[in-house]
Amino acid sequence: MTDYMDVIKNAVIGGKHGEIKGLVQKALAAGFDPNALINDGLIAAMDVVGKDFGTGKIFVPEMLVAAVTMKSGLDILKPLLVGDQAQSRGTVIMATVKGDLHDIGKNLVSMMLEGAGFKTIDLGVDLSVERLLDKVREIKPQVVGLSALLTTSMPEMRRVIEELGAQGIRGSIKVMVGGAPVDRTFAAKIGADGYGANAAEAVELARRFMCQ
Ligand code: B12
Repeated sequence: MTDYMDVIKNAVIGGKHGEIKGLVQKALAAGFDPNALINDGLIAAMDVVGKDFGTGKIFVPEMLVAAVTMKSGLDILKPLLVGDQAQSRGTVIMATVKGDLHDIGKNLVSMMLEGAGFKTIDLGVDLSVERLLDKVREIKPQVVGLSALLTTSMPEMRRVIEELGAQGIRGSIKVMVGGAPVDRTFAAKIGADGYGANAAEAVELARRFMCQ
């Protein structure tokens, strides 16, 4: 049997944009689990891409093609993850903070939250504190999830939390943070309610917040 997991991983690493959808479809037809294809195929590939970029083996154009390839693969898998939302567990706003355009991880978290039954409103990338606060006032979510992939954009997370406090709405909202450079210590330091290392942990956090 073809090991589609390896084939898919290599296709993302190699930026085989035109082939990825067909490969994912074949893997599904061969019985591969959509979650495993995301975690052990698409995400694992982006880890390799990140390391190769870090060591100077590849450059931004290659990284971008890999990211686009990953997104195409996700497009096929996303509908398979989204479960029954008839009964929403609560509302979560997701966003990548200002100055940061990375959205693959945030999109994954949003998808998994939707799949777990949360009404998830994704506000996109490069989101200013002001716009986020406007949306929080309008939508009144129980949870705000913030993503940052750049060390330079991480301070924006603190700003969001401070501003929620300044506006007097911090007490009614749980804030969770994540993204590759973020960790538990940073989350605690800026006063976030939780940190998630991956999409599954984000769902766990959101579930826990709803019970509090
Ligand atoms: C793909 C990518 C890009 C793509 C982004 C495409 C897109 N649409 O997102 C492109 C090519 C555009 C890009 C651009 C840049 N990038 Co870039 N990029 C990456 C790369 C290779 C992968 C990121 C990724 O998608 N990972 C896969 C996802 C699934 O993982 P994730 O984002 O970490 O998300 C998971 C968890 O963190 C968590 N999570 C994420 N968000 C949240 C939120 C919450 C609430 C929770 C609970 C959990 C959670 O769950 C997710 C799922 O498991 C990383 C390297 C890496 N391995 O991280 C570099 C990286 C992040 N980029 C980097 C850099 C430097 C840049 C650029 C500045 C390059 C340049 N010179 O132009 C620009 C910046 C543009 C900008 N202003 O944002 C550096 C950052 C270094 C630093 N210390 O800040 C990295 C680390 C590469 C490196 N090794 O140097 N990049």
